[in-house]
Amino acid sequence: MRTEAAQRIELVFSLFDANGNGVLDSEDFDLMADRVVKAAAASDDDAKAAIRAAFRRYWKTLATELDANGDGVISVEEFRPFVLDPERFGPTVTEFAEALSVLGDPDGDGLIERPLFVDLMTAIGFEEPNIHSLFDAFEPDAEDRVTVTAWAVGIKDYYAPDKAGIPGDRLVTVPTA
Ligand SMILES: [Ca+2]
Ligand SMILES: [Ca+2]
Repeated sequence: MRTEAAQRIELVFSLFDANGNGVLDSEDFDLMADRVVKAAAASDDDAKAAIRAAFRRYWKTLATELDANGDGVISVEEFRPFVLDPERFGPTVTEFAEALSVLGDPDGDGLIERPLFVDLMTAIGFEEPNIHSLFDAFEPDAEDRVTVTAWAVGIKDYYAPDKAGIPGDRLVTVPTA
C-alpha cells in the first residue's frame, strides 16, 4: 500500500464520518447521501436514486464484510485496508464512481461544468482549493468542462492501493506551482 493511498483513504474516512463520532456508521451514509442529493438539484430522479443506492451499498459492504462483532461501527483501521483491496471493494467503488460522476452531468452530454463539480465535492466535504486543483488535473476543455469518464476513472483510481501522483492526490494536498 502506497503512503499516498493510505492518506487518500484516511481523508475520505474523516469526511464520510458525517456525524463526527469518529467511526463510520449507518447514519453517516444517510447524512452524506442527503447532502449530495441536495447539491444535485438539477439531476433526474433516477440519478438521485442511483447515488442513494451507491451510498447504501458502500455502507452495506462495509457492515457485512467488516463488522464481525456486530457493533454497527467501522474504525479507520478496519476501513483502510479493506477499501484499498480491489478484489473485495472494487465493485462497490465502481458503482459509487459511476453514480457520483453522472450527477455532474444532469443534461447528459458527457461533460461536467466546474460549478456543479465544486458543489458536489463540497457536499461530500472536500476543501475548495483541493476541488479546483482536482478539476484542473482532469484537464478541462476551453469551456472549462471535464468528462464524466475522467471523473469516474479518477474516483476509481482514488481507491487504488498502488497508485500515487494521480489527480485524486490533490484532494489531500494541493501541489505548489
Ligand atoms: Ca460516524
Ligand atoms: Ca453536462
